[in-house]
Amino acid sequence: MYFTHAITRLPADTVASGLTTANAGAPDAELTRAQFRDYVDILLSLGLTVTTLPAQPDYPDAHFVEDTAVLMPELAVITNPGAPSRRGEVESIAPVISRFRHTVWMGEGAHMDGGDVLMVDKRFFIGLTSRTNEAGIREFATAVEKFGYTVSAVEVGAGLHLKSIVNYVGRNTLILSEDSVDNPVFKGFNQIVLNPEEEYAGNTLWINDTLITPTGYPDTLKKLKTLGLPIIETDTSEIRKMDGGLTCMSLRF
Ligand code: CIR
Repeated sequence: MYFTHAITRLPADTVASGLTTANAGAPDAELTRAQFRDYVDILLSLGLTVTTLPAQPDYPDAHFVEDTAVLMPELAVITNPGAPSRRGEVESIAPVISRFRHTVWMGEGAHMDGGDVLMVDKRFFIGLTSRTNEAGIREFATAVEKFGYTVSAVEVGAGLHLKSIVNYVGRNTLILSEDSVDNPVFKGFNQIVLNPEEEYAGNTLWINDTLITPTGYPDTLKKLKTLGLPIIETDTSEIRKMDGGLTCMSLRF
């Protein structure tokens, strides 16, 4: 898949009021924005056109735009985020997405965060988590199966989202946590297994055959280098404090 566009949102001054389980202290809003700007610069350097939306101080997690929608060439599914404090985020981003794609909305009771949705060609792997429920996966499958996509649900034991622990890094390869290795749903892929101390770096982003990975995870970097793809490291210290990673901060299409 070749990406030409991304949608992002500037982090608000209120970032520290968002949801987190990280126990890593409050993020600095200025430094969060600096790390966000570095991220946008990387997307631009990879040839993407980036639409950056204004900060939304009333929604301190709103710069984690990935959770609000899932885009594919044929349509965009606007999610109904699992956390009540994040549900309102979709109202302001959906009109922007609809400039690019036909949109389908999830109904009441069906919940999904885009962070749970891993797309590999025509296959979707979707985490069943505290944010994404079976009704959400069912509704999503109904919307996309008619376009030839397959949908597999994946039980996620630890971590916030599926993509907190499993990501596609090109070359028919997944990077994944030790716990996910034996999951039969991932059979057929080459696997890079994360050192448990570096699980956060599993949230590595593959864009146009370049890998973007967080700074400070040497074992993961060494393993990623075996793929022979260009790798860009970037600091996400403040993003991590709010349980966020590299995939969360954009919608790519
Ligand atoms: C949340 O708990 O919803 C945010 N603080 C972090 C969301 C991260 N999103 C993602 O991994 N896709």
